[in-house]
Amino acid sequence: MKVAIGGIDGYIGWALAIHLVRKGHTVSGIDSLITRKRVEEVGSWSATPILEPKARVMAAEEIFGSRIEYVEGDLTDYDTVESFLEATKPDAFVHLAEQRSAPYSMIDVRHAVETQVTNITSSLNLVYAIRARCPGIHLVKMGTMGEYGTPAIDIPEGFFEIEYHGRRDRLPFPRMAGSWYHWSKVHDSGNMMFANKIWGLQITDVMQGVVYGTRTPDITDERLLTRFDFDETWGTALNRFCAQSVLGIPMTVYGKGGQTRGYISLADSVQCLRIAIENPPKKGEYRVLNQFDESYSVRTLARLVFDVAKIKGLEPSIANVSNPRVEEEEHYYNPAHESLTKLGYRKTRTLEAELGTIMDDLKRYRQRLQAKREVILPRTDWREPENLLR
Ligand code: USQ
Repeated sequence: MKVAIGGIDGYIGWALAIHLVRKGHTVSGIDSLITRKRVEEVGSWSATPILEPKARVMAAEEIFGSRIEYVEGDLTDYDTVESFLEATKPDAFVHLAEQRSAPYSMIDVRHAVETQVTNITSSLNLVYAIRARCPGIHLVKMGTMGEYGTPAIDIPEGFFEIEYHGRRDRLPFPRMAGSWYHWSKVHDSGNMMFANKIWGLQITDVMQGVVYGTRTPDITDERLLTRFDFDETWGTALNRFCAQSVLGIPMTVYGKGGQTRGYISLADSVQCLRIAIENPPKKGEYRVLNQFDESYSVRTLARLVFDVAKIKGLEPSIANVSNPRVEEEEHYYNPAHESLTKLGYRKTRTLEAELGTIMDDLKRYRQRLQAKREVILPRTDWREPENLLR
């Protein structure tokens, strides 16, 4: 199939591109390189040394013998989206080109507005351009499990049957997000549902959990490495705990540590996305997939990282730091996630094995972690935008 990736330079985007190429798909991608700039803005960089896009694409071609078409461009510009679709004529478009950090969106009003405006604009541009140029293609839109929040009832995959005042209906499950970033994804989901309703576009809205890992089996050469963020703004919980353990600084479990989320490895995330692409929804269907493997509290994750770090000869420790976020710290969490399994998804790596790989990789890049040590501790406070720590 011909697959286009918006956000091909990102953590998941690049890993997905080489995975699809290895599986025989034709891949093209577009990226504005804004994540590289935004990570620099907070004084950080990727722990893994990553090549510039053109050099990456050349390395992939040399290693796999297939060319990935790469275009530098911004999906918030409508004409760019239309001409990219016109030039590439994909069967599926995977939209990963959104601002993906909750803390970044909480820095101040400028970052909140930037997150919501750019995220919502890129998705709206896409559905309009798809309708205009290629209405039959499959749009795979990256959303987040965080759209649902942490209600005290089970979470379905997108929709649920509800009885109210004696009448029944199948309705979108309520969204109760926890950051301006997560709310941008909720607004996107509403827009995707509406684009499907009015124009019959074929859309998969992926509710993905927290992704972890430094590599996938497709990263067979250091030149193919994808980025790995570990600072307080761009790093996610499990990746940060591994980086902290390699540096010998305490793992930052926020608050009581009972915050529970669904987690999935990078290797399995790209596997799931490939399965979603290869098994599109029916014509005219809007489909929601919850994409994660298992749920863990951050407290449990820190203990798991602690055990693996010990085996790896590190000296890990765990700290309960004051929670910079506004969120439930002890709660019920039971989301459904059967649809991808029904489509053929199988988990390929245990969490323990993956943690070992992350630590081995990060030990090799310890100097790069060390150089940015000062941006690891939390400083973006949900209650105090533009706080004094910044
Ligand atoms: N947390 C800690 N210590 C840390 C960092 C985070 O205890 O050092 C806690 C947070 O308070 C939160 C949980 O870990 O309760 C997850 O935080 P995170 O930073 O790993 O993930 P989050 O901000 O939710 O966002 C990440 C990605 C985002 C994706 C989302 C999936 O950055 O793009 O949408 O995971 S989900 O969490 O399921 O919404």
